[in-house]
Amino acid sequence: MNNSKKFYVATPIYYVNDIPHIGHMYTTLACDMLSRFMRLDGVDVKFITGTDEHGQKVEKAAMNAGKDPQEFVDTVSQNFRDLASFMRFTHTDFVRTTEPRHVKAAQHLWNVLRERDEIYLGEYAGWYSVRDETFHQESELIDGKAPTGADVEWVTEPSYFFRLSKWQDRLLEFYHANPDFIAPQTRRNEVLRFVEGGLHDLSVSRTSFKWGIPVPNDPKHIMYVWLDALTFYLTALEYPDQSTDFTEFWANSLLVVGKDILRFQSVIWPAFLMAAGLPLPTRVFVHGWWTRDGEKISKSLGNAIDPIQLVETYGHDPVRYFFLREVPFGNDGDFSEPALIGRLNSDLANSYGNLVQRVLSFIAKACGGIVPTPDELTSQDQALLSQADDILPTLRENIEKQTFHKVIEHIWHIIAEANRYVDEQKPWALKTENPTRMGTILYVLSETIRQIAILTQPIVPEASARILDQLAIPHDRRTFAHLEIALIPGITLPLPEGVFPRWVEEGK
Ligand code: ME8
Repeated sequence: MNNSKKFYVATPIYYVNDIPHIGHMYTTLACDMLSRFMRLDGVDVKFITGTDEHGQKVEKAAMNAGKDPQEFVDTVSQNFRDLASFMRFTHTDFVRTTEPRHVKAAQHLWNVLRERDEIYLGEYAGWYSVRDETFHQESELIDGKAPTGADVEWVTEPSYFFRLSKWQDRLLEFYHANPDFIAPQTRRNEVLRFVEGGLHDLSVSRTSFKWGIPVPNDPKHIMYVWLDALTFYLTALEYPDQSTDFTEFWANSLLVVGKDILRFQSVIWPAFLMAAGLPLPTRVFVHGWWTRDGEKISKSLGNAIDPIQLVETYGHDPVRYFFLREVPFGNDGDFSEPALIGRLNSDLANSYGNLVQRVLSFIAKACGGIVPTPDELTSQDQALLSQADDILPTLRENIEKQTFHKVIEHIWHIIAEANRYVDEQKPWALKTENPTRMGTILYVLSETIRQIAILTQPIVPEASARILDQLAIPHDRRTFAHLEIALIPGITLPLPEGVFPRWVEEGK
């Protein structure tokens, strides 16, 4: 994936029926980490997020709030935008489905599908879940409810249909020809089983409410909210224009979604694209669900966790680190504050923070804050230096597979090795007896810390920047291309200060 210098990554666009919670933050955080990594690696990244603002569910939420839908979506969408900037995410675009550029893209896609006879007019009679914005077959219902537990209602109305059934074989061929299209494997298998089970034509318009994009030439109908929403992936590429940006970014694209919406991005969206004669994205990565005390997080259950509060309590970097490290990307995870505090204290304060603190404060004390000049390197020195020198290809491989937790594990392994090296080499014992050897050890350590801090920028950007500041690394020497340009001996470092304070419970 990395051969090209352009990369496109998108989160789902979030419904504006609710306030954002950690689940929404999580997907965007993962994409942010990936984007930062790729940019440091010299890749031009488009990172897209946004809000899904049409449909019956949002219309109902607006009604419940006693607001006009447009006024309502303006406010809630702004909450999502504010969250993304509060989190300091590095998205390059925020798409709202109520924007004219999106309406234009969605209507254009509709027209193309209609011209190619992929959409036909019929009558829908069946079950619909407003909460999931999903049509259900009678056979899918469990105790009269949607498989997610959402209420369903009987809907009979004239409707346009998309010929989804027609694409079953071509989808299967595509999945077989592109084994990495859906990841992880378990999700791919789920999709294969689902598509092999047969696809039904999909109702793609509604007439019983108004809050949506009008169907071109038949404005009694509004477009099904998922056809509308999925098009945002192209809106961000200025579709219907198909410039080089469109071709080059889309040819190297990753859609990151939660497991709740797997079928939409990996079955329905590819079918729409095939039917419209458009290329498919490169990959769909499906991550798991965060729960709290084993329960799905939702406003109605009253267990939603506000990411802003979390960051205000623990800081940006600890929150990023916890979510990226705690759970293998793709698996479910149960959120708990003690687990977050545990990670903060062990991995950040005791491990990374301690390494930096002990080395830099020792240089300040024993060398007057001047980076010492190394003498001949021992095999242990070389072993530590080569760990950091050799790690980038492994990290890249894991980024390409979206195994973000492994990226962190590999870097933290070097941190642990560096701490072990300090304990073994005991530079403090050499101050009078062998200051030259002490200088070499401190040089090896500060050079290792420099490389680690460059590599941890996508994970804990603020602390990494502060560490690089303390090593007097200029801002334009912090990309992966600078990993090889070693620290210059003889430079004077600013006074060190701790970057990862331990979290101490009040009263302890
Ligand atoms: O489905 N754990 O929007 P949505 C992990 N508008 N991730 C979670 C989560 C949790 N508990 N809760 C939410 C929609 N997410 C549609 C998408 S895209 C064309 C249209 C994240 O507001 C996760 O990424 O319900 C999930 O897929 C998404 O939010 C659902 O957001």
